[in-house]
Amino acid sequence: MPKQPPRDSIYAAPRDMIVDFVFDESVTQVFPDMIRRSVPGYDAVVALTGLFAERYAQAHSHCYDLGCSLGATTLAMRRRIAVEACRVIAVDNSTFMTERCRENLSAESSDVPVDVVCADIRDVEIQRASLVAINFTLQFIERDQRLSLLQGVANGMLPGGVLVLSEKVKFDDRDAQQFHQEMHLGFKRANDYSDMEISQKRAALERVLVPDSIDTHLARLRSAGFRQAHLWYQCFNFVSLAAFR
Ligand code: GEK
Repeated sequence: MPKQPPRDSIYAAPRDMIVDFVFDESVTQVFPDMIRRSVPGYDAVVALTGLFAERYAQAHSHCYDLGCSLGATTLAMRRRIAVEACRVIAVDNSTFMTERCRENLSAESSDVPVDVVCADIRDVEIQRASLVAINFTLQFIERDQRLSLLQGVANGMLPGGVLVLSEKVKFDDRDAQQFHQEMHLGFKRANDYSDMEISQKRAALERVLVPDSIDTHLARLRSAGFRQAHLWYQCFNFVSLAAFR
């Protein structure tokens, strides 16, 4: 029987004070369980990013996984890269995450080389990129820095390059916002998070995870230099966009 990943109970006990959420050692330990129980569509988006790698990874180019956490997206890409001399560069600024990411990657053999880099994704120069995945990470970057980050990605892309951008989103329409928020709450309850866990985590994330609307994302991607962008996946208030250079 495969080993069960440790269960997330970080916000299960009542706390006197809620501090801002950080990607520390305790989060790293329970991360696979936490993200699957909190992000509807996570497994599908990660697995399908592999399909983007199969279709868009170019020979003699780089594929980036920005905000790689434990390497789920990197692994999905690496398994499906079918061209020669293509290197994956996985970046995260949490040392706990990058250490575990390296372990996870070395547990599986592959001919595709991967560099795991512990750095802020705003400081990484994107070069010769055919595919860039930013799965559920731009939402943690200050709003006023998102455009310049995406400009850097667009500038470092080869012609024909693609960005997969997956995010939690908000909706300007009140009814839509309420519907998606309620369904997301139902998703977390169905995955056995208690109302206390949900509300304590929401408070911890409030100033850390700041969602934009789909229209804001699409407009920003165009300003950043992408020629077109499409919504290719949505599960309630979690979406993935593909932006083409
Ligand atoms: C997956 N993509 O499993 N620079 C580098 N990393 C950062 C930064 C930053 N400025 N800010 C946050 N992170 C992954 C899931 S998780 C999503 C991504 C979530 C990192 C942070 O350390 C964490 O590992 C990741 O972004 C976000 O496919 O937890 O909801």
